[in-house]
Amino acid sequence: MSVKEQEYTDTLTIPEPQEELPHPMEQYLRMERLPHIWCSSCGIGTVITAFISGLQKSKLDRDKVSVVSGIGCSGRAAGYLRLDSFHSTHGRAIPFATGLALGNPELKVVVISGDGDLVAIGGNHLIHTARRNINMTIICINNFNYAMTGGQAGPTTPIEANASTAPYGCYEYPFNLPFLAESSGAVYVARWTALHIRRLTDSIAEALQKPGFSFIEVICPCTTLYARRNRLGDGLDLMRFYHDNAIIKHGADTRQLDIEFQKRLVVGKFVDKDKPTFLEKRDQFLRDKLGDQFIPYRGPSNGR
Ligand SMILES: Cc1ncc(C[n+]2csc(CCOP(=O)(O)OP(=O)(O)O)c2C)c(N)n1
Ligand code: SF4
Ligand SMILES: [Mg+2]
Repeated sequence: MSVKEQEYTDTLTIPEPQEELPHPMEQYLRMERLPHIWCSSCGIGTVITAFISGLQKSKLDRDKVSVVSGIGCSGRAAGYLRLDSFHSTHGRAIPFATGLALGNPELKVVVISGDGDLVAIGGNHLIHTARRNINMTIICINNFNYAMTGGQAGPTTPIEANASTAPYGCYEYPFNLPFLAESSGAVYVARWTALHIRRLTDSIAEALQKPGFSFIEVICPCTTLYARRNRLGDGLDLMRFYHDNAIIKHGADTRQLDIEFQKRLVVGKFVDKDKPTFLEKRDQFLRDKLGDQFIPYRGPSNGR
């Protein structure tokens, strides 16, 4: 370096390091638990982002929101959220959440979990909680397999798709989740993919504000197991597939929403109706039967 260059360099002022601004979502995350366990290009993190944005949009008091997950890759969701969140046992997220919703009716209880957790081992809880119209929002992360335990076929694996327990392809009929939810009694039903982040966020905000049982299915990439086994490419390829093949059809008949392996899939908001919740129905019913003798239970403070 010449003397002139050195003089010039000496006069350069090195800017003081800027104070790092916290990420706007940090306050909703248990930062001490990061890094998370999910594979790169897994879609579960995207669902968490949509959930936090949807919660902010809903304007609900975060002290009155509780999140429950079961077990699985998706079941890790609750553990990363800085809310009253619970990591329960496999298949039992919904009964755990039911206890919270009935024990404290002021809460909005949300279950974020996987297709296996909610629809296989937990399937019975799902249909009965919908039937009762318990005040609860379910976000079902459907990656078409039991990812955490090695990619086994589950109740949403499409016919022909390969899984560790279906090496020649799956031959069982899968559930059509929006139809299952609606026919069991859900008052709000939607389906999106991990690509539809804004629409998913809006749906989550809507579902959180809706009294009663709401159900949102999110089709989500499991790049490490389902996609690799089925040679579907990487995360970007899956996003491209969703982009090219997801058709938005609000109000579609849920009977028509079966998912076939790597075919077009319908997404949108399918059901949005009003009906008394479990607690409203119970209170009305018992008031009619018992008159003044009926004292409704309204949570720990019992309305005081
Ligand atoms: C009672 C019980 N049965 C089985 C298991 C093993 N198990 C853990 S996670 C899981 C499947 C998870 O699949 P899913 O809910 O779809 O979540 P993903 O990992 O795909 O996100 C199973 C079978 C368990 N932990 N507990
Ligand atoms: S195994 Fe699949 S679902 Fe689990 S974190 Fe990895 S990509 Fe996501
Ligand atoms: Mg799964």
